Amino acid sequence: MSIVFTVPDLACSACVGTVTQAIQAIDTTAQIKADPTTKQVEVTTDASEFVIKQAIVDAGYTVA
Ligand SMILES: [Cu+2]
Repeated sequence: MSIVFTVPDLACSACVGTVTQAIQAIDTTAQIKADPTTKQVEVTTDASEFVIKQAIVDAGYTVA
């Protein structure tokens, strides 16, 4: 399942790294494409949208 989140405060490659690690802590097999230019985080995962969103929020980011 592929889910796209909009994360307005995804500002740079460090943010991408933080968000990527937070999601992979939940699902080690998740594939993440995060783009600070478009603010979009595309996650391919078997975990639920709710759980992934929570991981992003817990890492200190806002999900629009
Ligand atoms: Cu950053």
